[in-house]
Amino acid sequence: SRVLNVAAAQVGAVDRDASKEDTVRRMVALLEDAISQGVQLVVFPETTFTTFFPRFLFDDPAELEKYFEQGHDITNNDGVKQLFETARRGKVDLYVGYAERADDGRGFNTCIYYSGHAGRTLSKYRKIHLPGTRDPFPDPEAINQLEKRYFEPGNLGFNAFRAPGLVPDASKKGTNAKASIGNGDPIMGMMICNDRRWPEAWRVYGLQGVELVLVGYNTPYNAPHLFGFRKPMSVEQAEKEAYYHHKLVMEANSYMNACFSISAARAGFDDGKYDLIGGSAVVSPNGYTIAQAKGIGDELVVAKIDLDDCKQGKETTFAFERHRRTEAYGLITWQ
Ligand code: CDT
Repeated sequence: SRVLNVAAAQVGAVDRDASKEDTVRRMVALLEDAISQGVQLVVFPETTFTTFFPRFLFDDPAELEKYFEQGHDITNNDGVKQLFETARRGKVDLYVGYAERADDGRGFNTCIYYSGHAGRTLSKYRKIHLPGTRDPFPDPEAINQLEKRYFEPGNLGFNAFRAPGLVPDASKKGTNAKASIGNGDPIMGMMICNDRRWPEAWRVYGLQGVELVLVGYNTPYNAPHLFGFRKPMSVEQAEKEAYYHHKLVMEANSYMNACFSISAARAGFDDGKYDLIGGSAVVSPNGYTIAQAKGIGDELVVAKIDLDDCKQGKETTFAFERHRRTEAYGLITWQ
């Protein structure tokens, strides 16, 4: 067996003018709680260090820049480095999302996998599916999601990677994620929020033998402009539907790729009014939610998982090399 203690670290409301230091303090408290419970891997949300700023249009570029982390490696940046120091001290791994201002000036919606054992970043992912619009809706009451304005689509692909040091008796079978599926160090994949709704993203990881998919998200529900006025809906219905679709995609895609998944929400009411769902969860390769957040505040959702439970699906129903019929799938790779 290859047992791991994992957690989603849900982070509740973060207001527009919240200081990064305060938010990071909350994150460090969650991480320390995780360390005290023997958790080995903690997943934080998308753009965790600040409020979900793509809902706003900024006239002042300097104000916008406050929401970005500068540079290729952010783990020593003032205001956030405490998180990575805590991870090193507690020898715990973490996934964390942030807005990246790359050295060449481009903006990306990014996450990294930082190994507290190795004391370094093992992998970086830049969000590929950017939802919302480039320009704000004309209706001043509309909730915007200006990700297409502030970010470029991710350019790092969906690269699975192995995370060493988590499974003590893992037989070392090299670092190639595709090699020796079901043995050795865990095979991980990362996505960010809207990516989780795209089966192509999951399948590209599935084809690399992924055993654990990590996802941070910010998902509003009372945003009729974003969802296209598809039908008149009460806020209560919209909220229910947002939770339903989140659970649906996490459970279905985990099942169809025979992998565990951990999803972590930036939740709650930012500035007392901008709603974001909770629902942070751990899902099994058989498609069951095995641990789930109870509320919409800061909360650690802990689960013990055995990565060998991925084998059943990978060797039977979803043994891709035996059952996939790629000759019939051409259309999904055409424009
Ligand atoms: N952050 C993010 O990607 N949120 C989107 C909201 C939907 S936009 C139509 C999501 O897919 O949850």
